[in-house]
Amino acid sequence: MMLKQRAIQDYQERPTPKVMFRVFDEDKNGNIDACEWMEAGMTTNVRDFVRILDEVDENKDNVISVHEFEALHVRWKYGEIDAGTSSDEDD
Ligand SMILES: [Ca+2]
Ligand SMILES: [Ca+2]
Repeated sequence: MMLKQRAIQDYQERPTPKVMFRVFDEDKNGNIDACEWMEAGMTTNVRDFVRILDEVDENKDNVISVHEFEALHVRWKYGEIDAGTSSDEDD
């Protein structure tokens, strides 16, 4: 019981890239686009998404695939790039 609760808690605290990707990819087309990125609350600003694309969009199709998202996740983990939230949230 304790172990199971612990596992669930771990999962909630540290969702895997694949789980996160499914949450982001609202229309389930296998890519995260700018709209989905912003709807997930990652940024309010398309430029921030473009900045992330600069870092991870290997095939230059302007969306983030599972593979690219996993690479992004690793970078977050090591603090190489921030999550894309900018300070200018007022409109
Ligand atoms: Ca999508
Ligand atoms: Ca891509």
